Amino acid sequence: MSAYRSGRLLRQTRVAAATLCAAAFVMVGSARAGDITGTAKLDGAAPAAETIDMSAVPDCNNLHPDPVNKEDIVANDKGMLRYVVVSIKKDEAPDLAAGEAPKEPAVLDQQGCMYHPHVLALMTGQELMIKNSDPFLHNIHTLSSVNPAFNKAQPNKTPGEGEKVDSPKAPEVFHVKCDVHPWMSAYMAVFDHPYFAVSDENGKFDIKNVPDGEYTVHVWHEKLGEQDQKVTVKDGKGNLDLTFKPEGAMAPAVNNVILASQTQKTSGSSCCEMPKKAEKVASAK
Ligand SMILES: [Cu+2]
Repeated sequence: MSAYRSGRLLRQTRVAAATLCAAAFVMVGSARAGDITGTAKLDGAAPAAETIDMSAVPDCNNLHPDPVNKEDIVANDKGMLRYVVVSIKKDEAPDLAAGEAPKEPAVLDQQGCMYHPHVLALMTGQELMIKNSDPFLHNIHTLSSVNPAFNKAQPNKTPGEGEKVDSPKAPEVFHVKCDVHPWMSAYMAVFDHPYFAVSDENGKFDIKNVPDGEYTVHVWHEKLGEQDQKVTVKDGKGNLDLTFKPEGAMAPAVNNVILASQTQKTSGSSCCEMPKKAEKVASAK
């Protein structure tokens, strides 16, 4: 064989090998990028939603021609349940990649004297923005116990995406409230991995980028409690349909839950930031 021909063969072999490698990478890549999808549903009729009385604060009341309901249990007419937090128990899945925090910030908005979203899930290291879309004062008071709590006033409408605050550094679910408007209530669910999701208005959730395997997932709902479930991801697909007993709503709200997956702690829980205006508001009450 001539030197030219053997060289050409070698090049062809390399190209073929590279093509095979690329194909194998795509196959492995697609097999690894699985999802755990599912639904959260009430087993029975949803309890009657409680209406919020904003009449004592005309600024808020005037923004709502129609009644506003509490969001502690939100289900559609099919009983599909919103604001259920589903997460993989990563401490029981040591082979799962650490994952990266989402590039886009987590945003908690105050609009119409309500928090949006009612349940905000985010990852440690993810930017956290607090936004006030109302033309008057709110304050964001986090009742965290693992992460440093903060109590921050936003006197007026904030431009753009709002104001960046210190992101929680450890996994925890905690309550958020406004000291000016006592009905304002939200929860933040913080994870040290990206394998979590919150059910949407149709009760659907989707945990992305989960490799094939068997997992334990933790399920949290503000009023309907917590549960662990097993789910298998095979060929990139895992499904989990969750059912909640409406009478679970009789149980007290679960506040300041420290997730079982918690592996680290930050020091202290003393309040870090108390703007003067918020202090006045708090002491006036
Ligand atoms: Cu407020």
